[in-house]
Amino acid sequence: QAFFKPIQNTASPSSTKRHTKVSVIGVGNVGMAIAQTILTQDLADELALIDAKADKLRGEMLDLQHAAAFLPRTKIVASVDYAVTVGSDLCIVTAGARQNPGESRLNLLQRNVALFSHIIPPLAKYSPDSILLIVSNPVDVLTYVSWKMSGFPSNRVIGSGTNLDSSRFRFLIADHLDVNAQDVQAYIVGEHGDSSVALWSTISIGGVPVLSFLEKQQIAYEKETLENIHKAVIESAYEVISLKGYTSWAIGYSVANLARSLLRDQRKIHPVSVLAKGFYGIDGGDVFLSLPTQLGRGGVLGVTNIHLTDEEMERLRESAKTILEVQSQLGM
Ligand code: 6V0
Repeated sequence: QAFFKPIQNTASPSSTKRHTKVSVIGVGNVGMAIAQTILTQDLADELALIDAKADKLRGEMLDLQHAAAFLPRTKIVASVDYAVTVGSDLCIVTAGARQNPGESRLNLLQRNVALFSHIIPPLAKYSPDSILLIVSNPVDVLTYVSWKMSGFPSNRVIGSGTNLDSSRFRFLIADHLDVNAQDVQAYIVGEHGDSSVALWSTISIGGVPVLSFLEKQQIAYEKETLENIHKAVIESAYEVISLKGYTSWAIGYSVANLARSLLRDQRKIHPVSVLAKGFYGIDGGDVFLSLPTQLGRGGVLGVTNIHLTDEEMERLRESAKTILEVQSQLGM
């Protein structure tokens, strides 16, 4: 009960507009960067935080709450109990075990799958109509695992996938050509990892399709230059981690951008990890990998039909195979 009533009510509290609730699971570097970007961009009325470490969780909640005087109003709650996530529209999962020295990627994956078995079922129970957005790595396989564990339809289970790789790609192209990265359209698809595929044929800047422009003007370019830009994208995550220990700001903005498209029904195209079976000749099993996907309030609204070159198509199928091989070792 408040000790003082500064406002004489004229409407009941229940007459307020529809409530948008976002839950972030894992308040490490990535979870907190996402949480704070969502707050500054006014994307949620309520933000619920979950982590296994109670003290760290409460500290992060208080620290964000203390910024209330400078932010759009958002109710911030936190608990180790998943009941706090009840009624979420969007659940963003960033919790993850870290790779131990000398540990194989498969072993790390198995530990993360065990961890997800304590995360996904309660999220699905408390928010059965929510959209799950998976960020933890290896993101493509863990998105598949979340789809299986939640029992949700595939249009409501999405992995952040190559959304970040594509923004790194756009930055590098923009930097190289001295233009604004927002004017650069360019997609990286496939696995969020070493087998990702750069779609050179999709690059356009302010409506100018770059490769066909060069070809029409008979301007010679080195294929190696293109490959080097893609290589730099793959290496940039390792570089940031080796320099500062983790990545946070870019993944924070990229996931908040996805949250905006989903919650505000923006119907924008994003390269994100979705159930890819049946698209671009991908068969052989249920595999999640990134394809340019239209996102809106219903989750995955559709997958774009980009014309891929034979080489791009082949690389995409190889990428699917790489993920399926890892997935098959899980026996799920
Ligand atoms: P971090 O800083 O170690 O945070 C992980 C958090 O998870 C910690 O606060 C843990 O306490 C918490 N946690 C562990 N187990 C549980 C559990 N059972 N329930 C709830 N919380 C738990 O890691 P960081 O934030 O740097 O990275 C998180 C994950 O994001 C990792 O898997 C990264 O590899 C992944 N990233 C994915 C990216 C992408 O593009 N998809 C990009 C960057 C990082």
